[in-house]
Parts: sequence; structure tokens; C-alpha cells
Amino acid sequence: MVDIEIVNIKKSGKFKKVKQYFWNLFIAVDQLGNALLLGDPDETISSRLGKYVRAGTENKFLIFVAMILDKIDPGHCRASIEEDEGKDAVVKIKVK
Ligand SMILES: [Ca+2]
Repeated sequence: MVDIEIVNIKKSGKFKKVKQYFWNLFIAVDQLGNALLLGDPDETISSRLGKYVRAGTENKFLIFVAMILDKIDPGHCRASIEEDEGKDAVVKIKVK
């Protein structure tokens, strides 16, 4: 006979760990994307985008992408800015 243990994954605390695991992977992929786009490998694309917008970029593509993200999550790019990251970017953000 086979014993089947039914574990309530939410109550066991494993759900929180699984969620954290996928969130960590999402951040890692986001930062890999930023590194591939010549940014700092420790900064998310949203942070970098937020800095470009704050610096007054006139790049229509960047403004468009930021606008889409802000439609999904109001204030997303500015709220995502990591002030302590960006120093290792290959292409740095010019501030006016
Ligand atoms: Ca970081």
C-alpha cells in the first residue's frame, strides 16, 4: 500500500518559498536583460528606465515603454529606481 501525504502548501510555508523562488528568478532574468542591453548587471530594466525618464530622455521608444509599464502599474518606473545601482553600466545615463 502507498501512503499519500497531502500537504497544504499554503499552510506549510512552502508556498511563500516557491513564490520567493519565482520572484528571484524574475529579478535575475530582468537584470540579465539589463546587462544584455549594456546596463549594470545589478540593476533592473525598470530602474534604468525610470532614471532615463527622470533625466528627461527624449527617446520616444523609452518613453513609450515607460508609459506602458506605468499603465500596468502606476508610477512603476520611478518607484523601481535603485539609486545605488548603475555604476557598472556600459552605457551610462546622462543627467541634464
Ligand atoms: Ca540591485
